[in-house]
This record gives sequence, C-alpha cells and structure tokens, in this order.
Amino acid sequence: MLYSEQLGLPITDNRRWRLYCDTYGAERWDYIPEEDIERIPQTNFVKWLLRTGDFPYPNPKVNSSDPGFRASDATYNGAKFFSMIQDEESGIFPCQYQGPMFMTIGYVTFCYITGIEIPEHNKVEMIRYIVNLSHPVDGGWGLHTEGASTMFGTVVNYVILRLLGLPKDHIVCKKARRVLIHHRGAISSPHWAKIWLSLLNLYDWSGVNPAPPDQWLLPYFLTTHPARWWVHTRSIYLPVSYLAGIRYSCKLTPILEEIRSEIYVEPYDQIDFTKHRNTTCGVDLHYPHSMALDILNCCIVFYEKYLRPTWLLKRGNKRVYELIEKDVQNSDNLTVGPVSFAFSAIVAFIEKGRDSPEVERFADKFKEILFHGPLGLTVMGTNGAQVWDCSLFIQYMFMVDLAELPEFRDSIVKAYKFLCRSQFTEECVEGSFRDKRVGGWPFSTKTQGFTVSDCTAEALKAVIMVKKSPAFADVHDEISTKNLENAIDVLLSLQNLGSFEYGSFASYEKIRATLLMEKLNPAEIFCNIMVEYPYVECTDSSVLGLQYFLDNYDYRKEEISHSIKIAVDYIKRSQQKDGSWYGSWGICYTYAGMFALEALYTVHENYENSEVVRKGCDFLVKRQMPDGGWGESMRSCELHTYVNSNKKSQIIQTAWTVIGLLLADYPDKAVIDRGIQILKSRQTVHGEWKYESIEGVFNHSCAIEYPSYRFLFPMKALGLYAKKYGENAI
Ligand code: LAN
Repeated sequence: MLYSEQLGLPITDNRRWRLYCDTYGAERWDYIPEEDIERIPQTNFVKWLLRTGDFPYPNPKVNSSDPGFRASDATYNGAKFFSMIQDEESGIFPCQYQGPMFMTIGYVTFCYITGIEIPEHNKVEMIRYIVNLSHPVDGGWGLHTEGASTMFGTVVNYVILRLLGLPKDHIVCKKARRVLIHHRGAISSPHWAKIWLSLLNLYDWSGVNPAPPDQWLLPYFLTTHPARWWVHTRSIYLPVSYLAGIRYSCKLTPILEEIRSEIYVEPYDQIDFTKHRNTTCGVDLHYPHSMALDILNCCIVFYEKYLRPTWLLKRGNKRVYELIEKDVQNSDNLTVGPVSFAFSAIVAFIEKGRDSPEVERFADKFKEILFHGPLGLTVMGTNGAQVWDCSLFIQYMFMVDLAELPEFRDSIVKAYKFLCRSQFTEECVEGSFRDKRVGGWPFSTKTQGFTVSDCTAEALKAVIMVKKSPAFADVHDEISTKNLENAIDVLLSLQNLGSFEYGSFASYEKIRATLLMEKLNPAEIFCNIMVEYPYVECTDSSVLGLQYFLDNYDYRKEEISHSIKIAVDYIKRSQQKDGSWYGSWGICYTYAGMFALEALYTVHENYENSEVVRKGCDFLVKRQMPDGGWGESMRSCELHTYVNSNKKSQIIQTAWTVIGLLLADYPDKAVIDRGIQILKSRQTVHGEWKYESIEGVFNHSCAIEYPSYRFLFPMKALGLYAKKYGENAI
C-alpha cells in the first residue's frame, strides 16, 4: 500500500487520465470529465502505467514455465511486451522520466508568483507524489527519489506541500520539519534552494552567492565567459543572474509568513542572512567550494554593493533577457531543461506581465514536462527521452533479428518515422552562442532543440539500419542520404581536439573552456557542471554511429576513419588501471563498461586480440554476484569506486554486463549463462520486467530513471546471446 493511501490522502480517478503525444513527441496529460471515460479510450501505455484494467497483455510465444523456454523466447516475449506500450500516434515510448526531486519546485513557484491557478487534479497528484517519495525512515526528501534525505530535497518539497495546501500539522509536514530543524533549518540550504526560497520571499538575497548578469557583457574570448559553460549551467544561471541582479522576491502573503516560521530554527527576523551565503548542510555538500570561488564571491559581493552603477546592471539584464528570448525561440520555450525553463518563465513574467502571450506560452508548456504515474504527478528531468529510446529500440530489434518479423514491422516503422521527423532542419537564431545543429538529433524532441552527440550517433545508426533493410523499402525515402551526411557533419564537428581530451566527445557541444572552471562550481550538490567534459559513453556511441555510416556510405570517408581512430584511442586512454570505465550517465561501471566494449567490438577488438578488452571483461567478471547476476549501487557514482547493490543483483546491470561480455567474445560461457538465467527468471510470463532500481545518473550525485532500459537491455542481452550460442543457448 502506498504511503499516501495509508494516510488517507485524496487521489484522482485514474480512469480519467489520458496521455496525448503529438507527432513531434510532446507528451501532455489531460484529466477528462467523467462522462468521457467510455468515449475516449485510454492508450495501452496509460492502462499499463496506471493499472486501470484491460491492458492487452500479449500472449507469450513460449511460456516461461515451460521446460523448453529459451533465451530467444524471452527476447521475443520482451519485445512483444515493449511494443505494446509504444504510443500508436507518435511512435514514441512515453515514460515518466523521474528521479530528481528538485524539478517540481519550479512549476509551483512559477504558478505561485504569477498567480496562475494549478488545477485541482494536478495539486492532488503532486501532493501524492511527494508524500509517496518521502523517506520511509525520517520523512525528509533526498536530492533524488532513492537518496537519503538532504536539505535541498526536504526544504523545496516541504515548501511545495505547504503551498499546495497540506496543513502544517499534517504528519508528513511534521516529520519533514523535524528533518529541517535537525539540519539547522533552511539557512543551510544549498545554493539552488536558496534561490528558490528567495524568489518566494522565504529567504533573503543577501544570503545567496552572487551571479551577476554583467558577466554576459564581457567579451567571449575570456575563458570564463558564461557562454562557454555547459549548456545546462549557462541556461540556468542566465535567468538566475537576472533574478539575483534585481533581487526579485514575490509579495509576502500569510501562507509565506507561516512557512517562514516553520523552516528555520530561529525567528525569521532575527536571521542575519549575509552570514549564510556559504552555510550548507553537510549531507548536501557533495562538492564544497574551492577557496578561489569563495574569494571571487567576496569580490563580487563587494562590487555589486559598492561599485556597480545601476545603468550597468540594467544593461546586463537587458542583454540577459535578449538571450533568454533567443533560448526560447530555439527551444520552443522549453530551454534545455526544466530548471532553466522555470527560471526563464519567471523572468518573462517580470518583463512582460501576467497576461502577456509570453507568460501564457510558458504556462502552457509546463504541461509538456509534467508527467503522471502510479505514485502521482511530477515535473520530469527533461521533456522525455523520446529520440533516445526510439533509437535504441530500433537498433536492438535489428541486432536480435526481430525487426523484420511482420508482427514488429509496424512498431519499427513508427519509431523510425519519429526519428526521421526529429532530426534538426533549422539552425538556431544568430547570436545565441549555439553551434550548427542541422543534421543533429536531440535526446527528447526536435522542438526542445539541443543536439546531443551520442543521441545523434545512435539515431543515425538506427535510421541507417532501417534504410538498409529490404524489408522496409517502402519507407526508405522518409529520410535522404543528404540528411545522414548532415548528421555526420554535426558529429564530426563535435569531436574534441584539445590535447587532454583529444578524440573524445562531450554531451551537447565541444568543450569550450578549461576544465579548471570547475573550481568555480557554485552549486555544492553536483559535480562537473561548469563546462563540457569528455564522456566515454558519448565517445563510444559516436564510434558506433560513425563506423556504421562508414560501412554503408561514401561520404568524408577519410575524416570519419580518422575520427574513429582517435575516438578509440581516447576510449582506451580513459580506461582505469583496474580495467574499468567510470559511467557518467548510467549506474555506473557496468554501464560504461558495456558501451566501451561495444565500441571496441565495432572496431574488431575482442577478448582474444585486445589487452584493453581483456582487462575490461575481467574487471566485470570479478564483480559477478553469488546469484549469478550483477548489481551496482548509486554509491558507485558518488564514491568513484564499484559498489554492489544491496543483497541481490539487478536486471539492468546484469544485462549491461552480459552485453559487454558477449560482444567482447568472452570465452567462458558459464559466466554468461548465469547472467542469462537471471534475466530469464526475472521476466514475467507476459514478457515484462518489473522495476527494480534506478538506472541512470547525472553530475555524479543525482539518480534518474530510464523506464525503457529494463526492456531494451535485457532484450538485447538475451537476443545477442541466443544468436551467438544458437543450439547451445539456454
Ligand atoms: C541527460 C539525459 C540523457 C543523457 C544521455 C543521452 C544518456 C547521455 O549519454 C548524455 C547526456 C544526457 C543528454 C543528459 C544530460 C544531463 C541531463 C539533461 C540528463 C541526465 C537528464 C537530466 C539532466 C539535467 C542536467 C538535469 C538538470 C540538473 C542540473 C544539474 C543542471
């Protein structure tokens, strides 16, 4: 029983929720009137997700309890199940891309400040979500859904609950307050929480470390110029600098006054906020400030207080708003992610007013990042994972020889057409500090507008697979060869050529500034956010895409070969002494290990002929758990050392490892058999794999769910295994 149910909290009627996905993959939930329930049927995905009944469970090809049930049957059943939850209209695989517990505060703050009413059904479900994810022991909230309670998680979610109407004396609030007080109250919130609280007039800007808008007036050649920062960081600090510059706080209301009296240890009026710029609760402090940052902050505080003329601040903010407008244009309002989106929306409100079309548009676009699920409604980590999931689905279906079966044709065509529609066809507006993007692919949707290196490479490979298959001749023309060449141009332009990171790929852009900029990371809770970094997984995927193109087309052949060569050199260089690779976007060494081994397989390196592959496999094999599978904890990402999951293995890490070992041609089949056994035994009769544990991560500290992974990777592992061992497969 869910915690919200135990507490008797209100709940909406799940039969009334509908999810609409448009052709470009935007996902919007709607709560329809009761009388329309029969008239407007729920999609399979919604029936399955919300368990509202009559989900058409596929009949298994061979029943898993049957003694003759083999890995190939498990692959088939898995693929069958997964294709049942594809959205018929758009071809995407919708999912609640959740994990971070600091996204919803943006929506609630925006609505509170602007006075926009949150619909009652949203309120009810947002409260349910937060309550259901409170920590079972202390009642606080973590940085992410599976983390221990932190000040950041607890303070922002507490404020949300109170603003949404949960009374102060509710047991959930009482427990959360105990956590807050235990950690010295909201003065010890990390930087981002202090910003949200200041906007809500629950904290004073004098206690927030500075983010001056004037830095946007500096010349770009300076290595610290904000346009050289990682897209997420610059997109967030852009509107934040505006808000901090004018020290914006909303009007103080009775409810805010109440909250002020609840989240601090001492009375609000007696707090000297200037003393707490650097007060951060120990549990939040993953990455403490450098001395350089502290000194710099002192100088900026002095500058802002005594030196900066008002006209300069105004000019800075004017420039910032121009850039926000460009960001809005380039991303159909979404900006790169929900955090920057909410801050930008608040700036638009200040600039244009409540009734402006700009603010209306922001308010409307929130619907594309809010997602309902069995635990309730939340703002997701991005506006979805559409392109990424479709790319992996198509590829893996081909790799396991299922794509060309008539029963899967429709699914493949839909996902493929979605990818064809999602490639960028327009450049960003001039002067927005963005690279050429025509030909690239994003992680989520075309309208969001940000190229990601590995998403481009994986989508390119998926599209070519369909284009090369005679079974899909009728849809080959959905995308031209020229478009594929454009993708290659984008990909090649993204490769880093600096001496340290030579040959690698970062996430959205080339590395634009020295990695030493990290010394100025003000966020306290995240690592590696200031600039782009070389990522081994992004480099691996790029090798896959580039090599696949090279094998099938005749464009820029020499440059592509060279690019692959230096990328592979980077992959080898980034292997650690013990044979492992650190994973930045999945948990953790098993994820990066699989990607690296697949990239090396692509260039024909295997256990037999490559020392690097041998070490990579041996590292993973040593971590096999007594039950025969693999399981890694989020602690791996934080501690930078392999940490097993509690007690039993996980399907996700088992699948990742098995894929790596299979592609590396690891010689001991018995090791792989045991992993395969785990994947088979954890599958339901219908071909489903149930959620076990969170799969993804970012910035070393925050976990995020990839709901499609528990279908995609086991399918790939089982299918590759069945293909390789044929008669000898179990
Ligand atoms: C993502 C999600 C996808 C992910 C992959 C494509 C898997 C990866 O290989 C490259 C990086 C990328 C695109 C990525 C970057 C960071 C994101 C956008 C996220 C992990 C989802 C949420 C996260 C974003 C930074 C959250 C906002 C928080 C901040 C600390 C700025």
